[in-house]
Amino acid sequence: MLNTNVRMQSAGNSKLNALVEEMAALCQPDQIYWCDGTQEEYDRLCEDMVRGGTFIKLNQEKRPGSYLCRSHPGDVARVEHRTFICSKTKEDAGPTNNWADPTEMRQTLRGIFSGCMRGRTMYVVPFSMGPLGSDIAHIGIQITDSAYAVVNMRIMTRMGSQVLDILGDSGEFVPCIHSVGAPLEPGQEDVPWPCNPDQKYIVQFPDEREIWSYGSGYGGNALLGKKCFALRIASVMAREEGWLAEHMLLLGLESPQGEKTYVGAAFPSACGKTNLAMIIPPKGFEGWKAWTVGDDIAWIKPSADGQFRAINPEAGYFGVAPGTSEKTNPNAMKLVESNTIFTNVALTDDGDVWWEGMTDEPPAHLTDWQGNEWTPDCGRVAAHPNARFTAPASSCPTLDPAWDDPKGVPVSAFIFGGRMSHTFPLVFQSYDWDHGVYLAATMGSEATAAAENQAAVRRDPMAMLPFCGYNMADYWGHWLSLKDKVKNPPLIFRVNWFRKDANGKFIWPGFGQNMRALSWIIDRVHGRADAVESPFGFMPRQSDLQLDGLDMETSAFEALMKIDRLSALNEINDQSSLFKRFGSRVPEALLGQQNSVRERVEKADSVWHPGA
Ligand code: O2Y
Ligand code: MN
Repeated sequence: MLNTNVRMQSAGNSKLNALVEEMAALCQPDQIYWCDGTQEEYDRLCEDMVRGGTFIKLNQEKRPGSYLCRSHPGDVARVEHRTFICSKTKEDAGPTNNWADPTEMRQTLRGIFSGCMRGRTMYVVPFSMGPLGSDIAHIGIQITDSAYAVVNMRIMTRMGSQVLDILGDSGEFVPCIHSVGAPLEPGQEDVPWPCNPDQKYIVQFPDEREIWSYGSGYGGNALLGKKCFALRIASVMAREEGWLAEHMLLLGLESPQGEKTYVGAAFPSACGKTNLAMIIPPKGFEGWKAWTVGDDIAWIKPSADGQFRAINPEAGYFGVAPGTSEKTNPNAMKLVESNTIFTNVALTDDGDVWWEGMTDEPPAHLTDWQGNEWTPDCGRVAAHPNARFTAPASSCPTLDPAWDDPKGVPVSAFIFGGRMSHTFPLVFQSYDWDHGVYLAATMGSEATAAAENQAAVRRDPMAMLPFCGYNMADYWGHWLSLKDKVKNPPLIFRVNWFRKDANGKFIWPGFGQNMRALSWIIDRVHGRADAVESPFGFMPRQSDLQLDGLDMETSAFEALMKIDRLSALNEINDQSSLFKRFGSRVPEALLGQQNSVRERVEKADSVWHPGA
């Protein structure tokens, strides 16, 4: 007989009750626990994990309410090669997704989930992606045997009983089934980080809007509201319902006069989205305020008044710790001062945390992310490069007052950028919506460790390559169709903070100085900034950007903004190989845009720059 704490208000939703019963029968947990989302429950689960060796309670004077967790060394990141889109046909998933036949996959999953929660608790986690009750939000139910996933979900989503109230008797939800895949035999002692080292499956069923994840307890593999629901499944829902689910940060920029402009910005993973989402306007921008709505994902719907309104479906940040410092992101350092779960960072001797890049000088002694002694000369990193902090949005010092507004915030511009050491200028604007979709669709980013000048460009359309739940060419078509859904579609921009000079040094100082490109973007939105026509799009001259105090020589500005004909033609040819992968599914409009840019580049000077 199962030991349960079944709550009365859940009994109303028959689909949910049937799911819980079905999963209990399949996974055979020792008990079922319905999460209420209270602080008391969170504290209790964290303390249970401290007793079980999963969590280490940090020095409460230094990091109140915070814990350190060390994962299994083989379970440290999203597993893209084990991530599947099980649409009816392979073509519907497209050439950039791993497709598996849905019937066969269901059979496989039934096999491995059978008895997978023996000896464990099955937690039922009701959560809302987005403000409770918002028309833009959607509900999920995660069923999991990981207490680590539960407490992280409480930070990352609006989680608990109030979601069941909104769900009511017949409300819709996305089932998110998760198991670490490590059942316990009677009497078998648990390990601090249970997972399955041999079998991992991260499976999306787009037609049924369902997620099944097995074998991993880490990040995007286990917190199913994030990449699996809010991007892969939501992108499919968005296509069917006429909206956008994007890998975008949401930022509000307020002028000294109180004019607030919201932008959505998409960058591939590990390109500094959290830093940009928490930007501090630099010297020269006195009186400006930057407000954080979200750092990773945006859901954007056309509203009744004819504009795109966006929410951050998440309620916390799952940020990369290494590289985060007082220099790169002082707001994130404040964010993680308390009530934070740190995963795979190093532990200091006085019970605090440390990671590479946090300080110029490392501490003389640490315990590394695997629990081993660490000294600066030991030849190993102290924190795993993908070490994370999970922190609530409410701790963010720049949290936008409207971040929880059920109506969302109005979006005036979309910004797309990758890491490109050559070819692409600091900032430019598309000529129109279709051209903007082309710029976003052909976006690329360099693998960071690649040799100078030989960096391999990974095409990452809209920064959605690992996250689009259907054929990417159809997704481009969906983007193209959206311009007719609103009165004034947002302007579309490309940025590149990563261009290097002939000596391999970054030309643009980055971080807070990115505000200078953002301010030109805002002025373009409000029709206040000039630009010249370039082969790539509208571009600022030196005098169109606010560069006071940067001491940038005209020659450096030219190097930052120039378009080199040969390099541009190589780029366009490389983009063609992306389009070829999708065959006849590529929208004609994008092929037309590509011809136009090729013609503009061919006609331009061999080295073009916007001038002073
Ligand atoms: O490795 C993981 O599981 C996390 S991946 C991630 C986390 C937060 C925000 N973005 C990402 C990403 O890969 O884009
Ligand atoms: Mn991301």
